[in-house]
Amino acid sequence: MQLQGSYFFLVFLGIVSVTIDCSDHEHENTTMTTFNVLDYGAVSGGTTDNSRAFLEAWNAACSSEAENPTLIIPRRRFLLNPIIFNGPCNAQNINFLILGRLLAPKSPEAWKELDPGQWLAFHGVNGLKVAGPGTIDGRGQGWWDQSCKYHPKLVGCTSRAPTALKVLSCKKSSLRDIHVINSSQAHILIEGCDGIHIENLIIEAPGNSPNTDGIHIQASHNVIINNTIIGSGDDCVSIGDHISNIAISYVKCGPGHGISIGSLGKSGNFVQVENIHVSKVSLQGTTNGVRIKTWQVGKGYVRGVTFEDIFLDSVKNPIIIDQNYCKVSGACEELPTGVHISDVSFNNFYGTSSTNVAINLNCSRSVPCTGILLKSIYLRSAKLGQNVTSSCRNAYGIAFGVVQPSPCIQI
Ligand SMILES: *[C@@H]1O[C@H](CO)[C@@H](O)[C@H](O)[C@H]1NC(C)=O
Ligand SMILES: *[C@@H]1O[C@H](CO)[C@@H](O)[C@H](O)[C@H]1NC(C)=O
Ligand SMILES: *[C@@H]1O[C@H](CO)[C@@H](O)[C@H](O)[C@H]1NC(C)=O
Ligand SMILES: *[C@@H]1O[C@H](CO)[C@@H](O)[C@H](O)[C@H]1NC(C)=O
Ligand SMILES: CC(=O)N[C@H]1CO[C@H](CO)[C@@H](O)[C@@H]1O
Repeated sequence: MQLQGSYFFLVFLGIVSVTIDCSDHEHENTTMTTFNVLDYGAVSGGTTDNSRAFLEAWNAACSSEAENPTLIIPRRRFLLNPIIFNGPCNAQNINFLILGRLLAPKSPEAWKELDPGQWLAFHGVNGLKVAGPGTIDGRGQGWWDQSCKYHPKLVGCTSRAPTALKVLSCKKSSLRDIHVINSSQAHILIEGCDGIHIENLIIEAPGNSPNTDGIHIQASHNVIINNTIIGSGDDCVSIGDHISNIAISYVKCGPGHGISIGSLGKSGNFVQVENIHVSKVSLQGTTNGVRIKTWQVGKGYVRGVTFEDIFLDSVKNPIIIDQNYCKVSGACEELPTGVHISDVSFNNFYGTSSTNVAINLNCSRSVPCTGILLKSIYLRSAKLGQNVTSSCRNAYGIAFGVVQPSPCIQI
């Protein structure tokens, strides 16, 4: 009787002390500022999936009441299956510090029942600060090997592959000092963001990897991309629809398809793209320099675009506007519609073109390009003894200062 009584008493005590322990920890943890994934069970080495540990660390950081919580990925290698870090978080700012290397699963098999369009994603997180100097490694070779683009005859080839890093629905966020390599498809997608600063990134994939855009931005406003080196198999930076206030500067691009606005208006939608400034960009061996491409079936506008201080080394289409963009040859007859392209300036371009048409302004007859400014442009052929030319269709505006090849723009 007595024994039993003290036994129960001890159990009772135990429960009480456990309970006290728990609330103590919770209290402690809500104000904790650093959340190291190793403390949440992450195992480095690259063979164990760590998505559970990362999510636990994220949930702790995200619900922390500290002012500036930081999730830390230490200087080791971590395999991560597809994962979404959801917001909103408690703090105004939340840091995601990548010191080590995040590895995507090597085989597309890991996506079997999951969305093949994504690997790492942040959704609805405001004040997100992703910082390096670590690496996000998409290990895309497995996807490239089965891509329909390069293996159209392969049974079961795929055209959708994971974007390495998606930042969706964010405000006042940043990506800094990270290295993003070998994504299966686009490296970084910014969508639905207002205010994001992307700085000091290196994005790197082979020039022949399929659709590996560097940074794709859509449905976003107030975006800065600065001091970034991008070499990949598609556009270094591509800009989609519903865009305003984008500043891109100090970007080195190549290999790749250049800096691209579009393609836009493919489904006959009303395009809204304005206020884009691209400056201090050097392009090396790319298939385009700066490009705007729209489908004839589209409506709406692309307006207020400046490209300035652009250096080009052996670029295929240094300056190109293609308002007749169409991938289905033979099925691209002239339409009475078009996306109006206006107030676009090309200022201070210098370098070489690897094709004969260095300036190509190919606009629509029904909705011509207007307010085009060409100023201080000096482009030569990359091939010795060859000349370059300009080609214009339905392009209106003015040329100013030295423009070589001589401009064909209509006043
Ligand atoms: C990217 O992938 C290619 C092909 O698999 C590989 O040769 C290259 O070393 C990888 N790049 C980096 C930086 O790891
Ligand atoms: C971009 O970087 C350059 C060179 O480091 C710097 O002078 C400039 O202020 C930066 N611009 C923005 C918008 O951050
Ligand atoms: C302009 O676009 C039309 C229609 O797509 C195409 O046939 C033509 O070759 C283009 N011209 C140049 C110089 O690219
Ligand atoms: C290039 O232009 C120059 C000057 O107009 C001319 O003398 C020369 O023959 C042209 N070269 C070629 C290959 O067309
Ligand atoms: C509930 C919870 O996450 N508790 C953790 C609080 O932090 C300490 C160390 O700082 C951990 O040991 C607890 O597991």
